[in-house]
Amino acid sequence: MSLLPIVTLPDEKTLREVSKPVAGIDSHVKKLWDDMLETMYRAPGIGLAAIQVGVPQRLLVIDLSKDGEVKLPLFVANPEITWESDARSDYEEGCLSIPEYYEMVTRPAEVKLRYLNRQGEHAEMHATGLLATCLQHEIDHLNGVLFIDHISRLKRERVIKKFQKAQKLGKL
Ligand code: GNR
Ligand code: NI
Repeated sequence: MSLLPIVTLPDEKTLREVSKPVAGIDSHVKKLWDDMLETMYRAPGIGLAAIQVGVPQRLLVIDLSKDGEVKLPLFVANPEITWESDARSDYEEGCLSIPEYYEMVTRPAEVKLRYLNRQGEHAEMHATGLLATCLQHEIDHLNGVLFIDHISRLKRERVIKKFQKAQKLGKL
């Protein structure tokens, strides 16, 4: 497995891309998932979308297990949300592509999705709690959407400018 560099702001050219569905699950997809998982564990993070390592394919990995617990990776391709609850939930989100920035985001508390699993089979899932939040955050990435798009324009523009300035000063 290999660690991959994570794309961060201000690189919106990459992070705003809309990723393409994969045709199926082959050895290349599995290798990318494995590399993404290693990269996510190392960061550390609880989720990662392929576009965050510069690959515009509709692939993501999630692992919500805590330090020292048995790892339980979830591999998802071509996810489609088929239902979302009217009930909302607030969670303080962060993103490996927006280091050291955290804000409360409101999203549907529960979602159902259809996706391709690691075996290349169609699967369905009903997610609640942090899993529902994280899945929506990752699926947003596949559509070029960042969690800062769910907060106020003032805060969003402020954080984007901060990363643009840091890059100009050679601090990224
Ligand atoms: O590691 C991550 N933590 C997190 C916390 C709250 C809501 C979403 C996330 S996902 C994030 C990793 C990441 O950037 N995935 O795209
Ligand atoms: Ni993210």
